[in-house]
Amino acid sequence: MTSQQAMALEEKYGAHNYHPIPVVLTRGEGVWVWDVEGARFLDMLSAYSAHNLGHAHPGVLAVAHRQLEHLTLTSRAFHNDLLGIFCRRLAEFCGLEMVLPMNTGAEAVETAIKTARKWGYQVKGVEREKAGIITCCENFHGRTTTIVSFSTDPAARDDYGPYTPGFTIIPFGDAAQLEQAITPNTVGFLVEPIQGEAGVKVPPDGYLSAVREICTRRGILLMLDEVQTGFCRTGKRFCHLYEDATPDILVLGKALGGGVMPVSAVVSRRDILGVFKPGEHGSTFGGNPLACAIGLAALDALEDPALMGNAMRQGERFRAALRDIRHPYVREVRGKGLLNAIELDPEKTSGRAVSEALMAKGILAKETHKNIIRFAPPLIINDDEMTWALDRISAVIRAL
Ligand code: IF1
Repeated sequence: MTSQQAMALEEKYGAHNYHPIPVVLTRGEGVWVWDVEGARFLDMLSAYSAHNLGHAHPGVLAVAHRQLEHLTLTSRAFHNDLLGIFCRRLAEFCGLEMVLPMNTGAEAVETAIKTARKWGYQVKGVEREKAGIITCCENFHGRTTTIVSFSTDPAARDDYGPYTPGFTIIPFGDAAQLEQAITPNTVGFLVEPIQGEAGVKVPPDGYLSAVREICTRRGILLMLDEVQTGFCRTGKRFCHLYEDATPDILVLGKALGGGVMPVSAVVSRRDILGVFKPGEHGSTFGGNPLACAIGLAALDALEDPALMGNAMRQGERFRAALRDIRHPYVREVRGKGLLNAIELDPEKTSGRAVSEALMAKGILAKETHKNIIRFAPPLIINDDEMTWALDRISAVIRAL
């Protein structure tokens, strides 16, 4: 099948809820992917940070193959021999106590919302139906009807009402706004440590520790969505480790599935996740033995300190090299570790044009919000591969 044929089929039979870069991929290994015509590209999106370990990670694949032959799915009607091991491992990896496994990031966010509300009614003593959750402008937490209810992005939200009540939206990056928004009915604050979809918006230094202190003092739960920033993406195991900001509820997904399958989780303390009793929440696939085996293998690989160090070092190199170009169309280069973005002047050029020019040079990246391009390669990217990428990205920017 040619790329043209594959795209035509998708166009005719698939809903048009995406506008992909026109490349049809068929194989991946490490930082590289190949299209159906055999052209090679460097993957600088990593499935939006799901591929922190690179494509076809040998350790993860070996475990996945073995587990496929063994046992894949039991539902939670029965125990399986990997769930407890996985939950202990993930809790320890996060420095927390208890895990509730789900599949997608959105499901984990929904689980965090349910946890905070239940905790609000049962532990904090909020009056029934009154629990409030504070979120931020330009957030991205997923696409369920409840989550889009507190989105400020018209594309993600419009025409999906009636919307779920119970959310207050404040500006991102300003801790004083949180202090003011809290009421006696507030149960939690849900925030991304760096806003991904908003265009890799990094909050001011001290923001996370300030909101941590406010949540503690005012008796509400700090819920950090590290679905995208987690698992070494920003150069530390979790982005909250840059500051003194241990969350009450940590929401994880993407890279936890080793780039193989959706594995997500809410990780928290016993006094919080302990609110659930049998039958009150769940999922057919959450915590299945294949997901647990793959999650464990992914954690083994993600634990390697060299991976974090590489993300930190390559990220610094990446930002320094792109800032050095000083092209008038580039407004800002920003990010942490290997979660980075270039913001272009929307009057002068479009993100789409630049991502297509990058594709022509063998680099796959994707624009967000018309004028921002996100760069998030697998964390295993080496010096030569980064040099290769920087040469091409610089050439595309200089040619603007
Ligand atoms: C799409 C964005 C990234 C997330 C955070 C939860 C979820 C996501 C912080 C939900 C998902 C994805 C969804 C994907 C594109 C991608 C994305 F551009 F939309 F915003 F990464 F930046 N919390 N982000 O970033 O996780 O349910 O998808 O597993 O096309 O919707 P999910």
